[in-house]
Amino acid sequence: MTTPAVALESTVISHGLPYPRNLQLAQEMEAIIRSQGATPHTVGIIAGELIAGLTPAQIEHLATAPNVRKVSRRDLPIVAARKEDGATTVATTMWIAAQWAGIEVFATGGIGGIHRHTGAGTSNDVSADLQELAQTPVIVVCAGAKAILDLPATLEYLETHGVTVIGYGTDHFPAFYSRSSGLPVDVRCDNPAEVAAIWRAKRTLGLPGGLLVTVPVPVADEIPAAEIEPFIEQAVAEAAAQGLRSAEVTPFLLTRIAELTGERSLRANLALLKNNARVAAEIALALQG
Ligand code: PSU
Ligand code: MN
Repeated sequence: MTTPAVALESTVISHGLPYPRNLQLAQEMEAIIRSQGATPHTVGIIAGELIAGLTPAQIEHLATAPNVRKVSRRDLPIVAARKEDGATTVATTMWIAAQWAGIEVFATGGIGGIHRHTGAGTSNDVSADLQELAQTPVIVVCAGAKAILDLPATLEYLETHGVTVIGYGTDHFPAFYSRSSGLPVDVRCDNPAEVAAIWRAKRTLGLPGGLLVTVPVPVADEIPAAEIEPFIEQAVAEAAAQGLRSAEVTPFLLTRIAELTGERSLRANLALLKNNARVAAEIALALQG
């Protein structure tokens, strides 16, 4: 029997949080997973090598080095061939965890999704995270997706591609800073054993792809939807006005919303990441039982 393992991503470290909070958070998530009796494997790319289980020095490097590339699936062959460093998104963390390390559980903050329309027609910006969930067998534990995205369209996409969405202790899809988007999940689970049972059934049935476990941000750190929405609308409008595209969009929106809301959004972000690390470790342990 293998030790229960939990994968962690590195885009949140390099592009999602400011230094030094990013480095502290990466260390805290690892410590939380260890304290539950599981092994953390922070995923990233160093000199072209795909690594599931970065050393503390490698994590510090990705937290501090300027211009670390945000690596989605399309970027993998580029950084591998050119021996570059890279931070992995949800999509590439899933792929490396499953293909290279045999890890079945992954804790993150929010997944990417379908971006809101910007007024100039459709943006056609669909995160590679969604397609990865459709094809790669990993349980992704997150706080839903930020309301910077079109959440109904994101859930429709997951449904079309056969990705089961679990609400962990909730009937509604969480909206990252806010505990509920008001949109229903496919099923509610109230403990790790219930999640493990659905995962085993999926594997037994021979169904490909992952499972999305959505955990609401802890109550004390929630930002109500009505309070965060004006800031989201401002950030989305600024991204459109600047003509941002592709991989630039999500980091811009995350940084801008953090600026507009000050420490509050950062506190919520850190709290939900740590909470998700704990839940993911519990699920990894339940898979052993
Ligand atoms: N959402 C967040 N925080 C993040 C991300 C998303 O609330 O740090 C990161 C994750 O690594 C996710 C990526 O996989 O952004 C999605 O980027 P894109 O939308 O370009 O696919
Ligand atoms: Mn995108």
